[in-house]
Amino acid sequence: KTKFNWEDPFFLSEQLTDDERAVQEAANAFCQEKLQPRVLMAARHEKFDREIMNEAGAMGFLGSTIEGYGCAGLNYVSYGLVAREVERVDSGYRSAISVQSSLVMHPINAYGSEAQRQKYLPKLATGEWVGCFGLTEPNHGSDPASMLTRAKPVDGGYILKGAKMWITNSPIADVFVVWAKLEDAGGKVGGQEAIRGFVLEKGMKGLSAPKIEGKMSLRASITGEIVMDDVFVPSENLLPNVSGLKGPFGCLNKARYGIAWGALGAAEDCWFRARQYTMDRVQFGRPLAQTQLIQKKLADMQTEITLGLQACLRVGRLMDEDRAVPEMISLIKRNSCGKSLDIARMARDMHGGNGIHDEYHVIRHMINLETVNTYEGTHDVHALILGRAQTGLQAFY
Ligand code: TGC
Ligand code: FAD
Repeated sequence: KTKFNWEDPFFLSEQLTDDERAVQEAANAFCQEKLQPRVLMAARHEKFDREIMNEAGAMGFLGSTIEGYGCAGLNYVSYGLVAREVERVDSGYRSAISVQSSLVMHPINAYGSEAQRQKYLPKLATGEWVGCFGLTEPNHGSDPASMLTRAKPVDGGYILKGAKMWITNSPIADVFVVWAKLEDAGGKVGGQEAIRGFVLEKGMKGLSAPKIEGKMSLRASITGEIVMDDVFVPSENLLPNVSGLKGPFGCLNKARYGIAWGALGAAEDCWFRARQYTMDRVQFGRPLAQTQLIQKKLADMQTEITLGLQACLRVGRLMDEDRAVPEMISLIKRNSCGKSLDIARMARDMHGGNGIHDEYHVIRHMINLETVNTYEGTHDVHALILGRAQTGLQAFY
């Protein structure tokens, strides 16, 4: 007779192939054994441990969906399962890994020349090199089409000028995938079609990446600016096979999909911790978990996580069949982030005063998820994408 499994109500695990389950189990073991013990101090002291990239590389987690070049060649469901396990520990660790995979290795693989793939992918796959992705600017976040960064053609290459803001991994990056508008010979730029991708390398003259200090969220991840003060970039570092906003957005589709799984991993950690805490904590002569209000909250957490994970699995299967479209990804990115943030806030509340202490972990997830709900398209920007898709009316401007 089938029994209800409160932790996995719809038997998600049975819907995975043996290979996918093996990836998830390996990821879970790695994250719990190697990442979980470090995260408390990393977040408390705002310190990203660079070694994590090498360890993630050794596990095959960097560029994991790419075939060849030292990459694991996993499917998108497996990629999502890894994101869920990493973010169960911390959104900042998932951030570092997903930027490297979806926002740096993917564009080099999908839009780069064979020489660029050969040069960059193997070292990014092992974590010997760290990459970052520069799209957002100080004054242009949700609206990247208005970016000011310019690439001016010169003999043998381009001169890049501009600044990028809020860039995950930039202060420790060896490789910078930067999006800029290409000027024509007369110094003019066209519209979105002028947007091109460039691969910059640490040490190029005029390139710097100062760290952003004082972040209250995602403290275990390192974030910085990218400042380009007339950086000469050789012609062979232009990504030749894409132009226009569809270049960066093609990368964001992959990363947003991973975030949808990942955010729910953080939510699961909050749910399990809130359940255990309220089972153990006695007030008014009974466990908190034996009160109606707490049980309602646990039921709400279980419901949203279970439904959200089924949605991620469905979109993952569609990605593996090459049938996923961006609106599907907006739907799950928005749903997972918004619901996970609500769950983390609820879990924080259920921990009472202890809930504000980092040793109980839930407040760290809660403040991390504020970032996760904001980057890669805010909750409201994804609502506008979905609103446009169902009405045919764009409401951005
Ligand atoms: P719009 O007119 O809608 O589109 C312009 C062109 O881009 C194409 N496009 C897409 N292509 C592929 N996938 C997608 N998801 C696409 N979305 C748009 C579109 O087809 C069109 O191409 P074409 O050839 O027809 O011209 O552009 P818009 O200017 O109206 O854009 C509006 C909007 C809201 C969709 C867009 O700007 C947006 O999504 N804004 C959010 C910005 C964002 O997500 N930034 C992320 C920065 S990276 C980051 O946060 C990394 S954090 C990582 C971490 O640490 O984990
Ligand atoms: P804004 O666009 O100024 O938005 C502010 C508010 O206005 C939001 O609530 C938004 O929903 C709302 N809003 C915007 N437009 C509309 C509209 N038309 N209608 C109604 N409401 C609207 N970027 C990168 O390129 N690379 C990275 O690696 C990266 N990493 C990041 C790491 C961290 C820790 C953070 C915090 C951000 C990171 N980002 C990165 C930037 C991130 O993608 C942006 O912060 C995000 O896209 C939002 O842009 P913004 O901050 O400029 O906010």
